[in-house]
Amino acid sequence: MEKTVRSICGFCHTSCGMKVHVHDGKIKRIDGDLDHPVNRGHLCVKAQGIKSLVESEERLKFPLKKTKGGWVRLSWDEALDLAAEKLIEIREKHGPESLVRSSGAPVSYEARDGFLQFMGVYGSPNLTGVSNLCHVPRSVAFMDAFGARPEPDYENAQFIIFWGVNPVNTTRFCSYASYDGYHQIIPRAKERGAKIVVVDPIRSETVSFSDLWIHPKIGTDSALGLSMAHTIIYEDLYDEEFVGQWMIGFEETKRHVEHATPEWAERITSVPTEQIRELARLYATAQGALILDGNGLDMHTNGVDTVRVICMLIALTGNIDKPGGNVFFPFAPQRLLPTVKTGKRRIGWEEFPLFPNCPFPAVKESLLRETSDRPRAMIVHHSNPVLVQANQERTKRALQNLEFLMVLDIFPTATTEIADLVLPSSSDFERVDYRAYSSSRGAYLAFRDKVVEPVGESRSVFEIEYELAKRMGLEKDYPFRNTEEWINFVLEPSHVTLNDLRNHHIIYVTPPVVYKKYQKEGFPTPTGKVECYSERFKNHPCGPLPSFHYPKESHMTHPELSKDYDLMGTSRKPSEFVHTKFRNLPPLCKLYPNPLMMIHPKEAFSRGINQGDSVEVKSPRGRIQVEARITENIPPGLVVIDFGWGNPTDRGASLNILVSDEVWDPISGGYPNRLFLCNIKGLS
Ligand SMILES: Nc1nc2c(c(=O)[nH]1)N[C@H]1C(S)=C(S)[C@@H](COP(=O)(O)OP(=O)(O)OC[C@H]3O[C@@H](n4cnc5c(=O)[nH]c(N)nc54)[C@H](O)[C@@H]3O)O[C@H]1N2
Ligand SMILES: Nc1nc2c(c(=O)[nH]1)N[C@H]1C(S)=C(S)[C@@H](COP(=O)(O)OP(=O)(O)OC[C@H]3O[C@@H](n4cnc5c(=O)[nH]c(N)nc54)[C@H](O)[C@@H]3O)O[C@H]1N2
Ligand code: SF4
Ligand SMILES: [Mo]
Repeated sequence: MEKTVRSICGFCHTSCGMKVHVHDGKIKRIDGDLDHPVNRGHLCVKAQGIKSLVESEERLKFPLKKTKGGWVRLSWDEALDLAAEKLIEIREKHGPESLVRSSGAPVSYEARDGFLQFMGVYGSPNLTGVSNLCHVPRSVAFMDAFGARPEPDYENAQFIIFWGVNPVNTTRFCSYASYDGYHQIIPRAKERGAKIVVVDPIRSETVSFSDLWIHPKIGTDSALGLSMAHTIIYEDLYDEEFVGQWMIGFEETKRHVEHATPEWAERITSVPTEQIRELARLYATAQGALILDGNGLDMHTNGVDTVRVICMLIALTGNIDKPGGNVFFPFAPQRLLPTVKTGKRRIGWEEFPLFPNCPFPAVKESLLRETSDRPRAMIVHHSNPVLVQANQERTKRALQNLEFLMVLDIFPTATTEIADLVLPSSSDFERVDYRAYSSSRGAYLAFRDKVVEPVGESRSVFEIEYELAKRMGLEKDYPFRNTEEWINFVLEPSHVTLNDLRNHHIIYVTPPVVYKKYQKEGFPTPTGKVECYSERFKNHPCGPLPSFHYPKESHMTHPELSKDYDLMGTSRKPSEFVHTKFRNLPPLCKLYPNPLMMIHPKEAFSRGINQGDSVEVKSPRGRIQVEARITENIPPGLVVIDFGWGNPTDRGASLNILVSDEVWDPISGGYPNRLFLCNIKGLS
């Protein structure tokens, strides 16, 4: 039987619309959906992997329990009974806070909401995952200053700064907003005559579309930003009316950046003084100027303060919620889970009071130190913590200190390998889901229809979650029993049901954007104003205004280590994969078979390394083997290594073996996954 299913690709956050042609329950062809506003028919190379993901022989097909003699297949009843028994026992012995949920990048809303209700009804506030590495560190800064997360308003911008972000490669043009046809954002901006600047230590794919490339030394962006603020204030380029009416602490800010001259910043960042002045002047005087911040800022030990400086620049120039600036787009109202609040304090609340959940280092260190209040059980879903967090060996050791580790995944991974119980999930293409998009034309919801039946005995996360809750006698506080009921429940505030979505596919649920909402409502901060000078940070070592600090592991902070580790290393995400996923899918492996290390010719030639050579990279934590790629896109002194290999189903080395987990950002617990000391040796 032939059918065409209109659905959404779940491979990355962009969530492109697609039409999947299915014959006798098998995917035959996938086309981009011309009517979906996000991609207007376009699909990236990764979509080639969808059929292969669904049909892969390597998929997890039934529950597996680890025993001394190896993995044993269980029925679902046996698996859920085992999980229920363990979790009840652990709660009785150690209290409900001893359970931790660890989730990954919320590329689907199942990933976002899975097991949240369970944590609430079990009684644990301990939510951890990749939030210390991705997005949340930047959100903390924006929420503190503006009370909400603004998004780039490309359609009206004359000046665009891509700062620590590589959207041409990652398609991350925003956090939650969407623009008609993401692949047309840059061409359309250029057509309108907008200037595009990229701030990135390496010549990224996005640099080739820019008018100006600013390349500070890695991890020094806050010095660059503070000196831009200095120029804007001391050259009287700031928006006097906005600052006077809406910004808290202008005088303190002015004093705070007095020393931060472009000359000072040049010494730190190596960006020429005149270039800093030019950038500050262009940004402050353009009609509609925006900054898109990216993940390149998160995984540094000074990441939150860097983004607080970016917020300062947005506020000083009044480029907030005005056309062409950073704007609060309407979003679709949705219910937040869990509905049951525990009222308890989360692990790490004392050390990380400004962070909204448990940063992974707090969980990891308590496991390694074996503190009496350490976690005893963990549920991992949509995540691969062993490969994505810093210092792989210590992450593994920490998780092995748990009494019970349950992992839900679709493939065997480096994390399922150390689990006690592995539960097979159905993939995004084997169940329904939805996606909410914000845009200047209003917020809308889109339906992700089921394309094929679940593989093997795999089940959706909500079904597994509810069945487990039921076995533990916790179901009375569950407002949903499966995926369909979850959708109806969380979408109630939008007055849209699953059936509405099924029938219409895309439904607008708010009016178009309104600019300068603050003039009527104020900002959603305690004072109603922009709080660049922050009362909440006053009692924190970081202080009420953001400052520059050198990254904690670098040649700048540890010159004594440069004899043994003469290079600095950073990481990148290849466009063919997402994090640790898809390297076992033949169509994508063919495009990009091995993990690479990019190196400047000067560094390569002085070490006798040639293109394609096998190279050993060694850091104070460990060593890995990668393939050398010689390129002038990388500055001398730095090597760039691909992140994401290391699963049992690929043959590559995991970069995070090399990264330090002894230092982190004091606000977010962000590990320095973007910066480590290393040396290299040619092997061939
Ligand atoms: N193909 C692909 N797409 C993806 C993903 C993927 O893994 N693969 N992951 C998805 C996810 S979860 C995320 S969070 C996004 C991330 O997407 P982006 O926000 O675009 O982040 P990255 O590509 O990780 O890094 C952006 C840039 O930051 C630069 N950078 C590193 N250190 C610094 C620094 O100190 N200063 C400055 N100014 N720049 C620096 C890097 O050189 C890089 O070019 O991508 C999403 N899309
Ligand atoms: N050095 C370095 N480290 C990094 C980064 C970097 O650029 N450099 N990037 C960081 C960033 S931005 C992020 S967001 C994190 C990502 O960290 P994670 O989100 O933990 O990484 P993923 O590889 O996306 O892991 C997702 C897992 O979910 C599984 N999965 C896929 N579909 C489903 C499903 O439908 N159901 C279930 N149950 N499981 C599913 C996949 O098989 C995979 O094992 O890594 C961070 N770590
Ligand atoms: S992986 Fe590619 S096709 Fe799929 S949602 Fe992301 S950008 Fe779209
Ligand atoms: Mo991410």
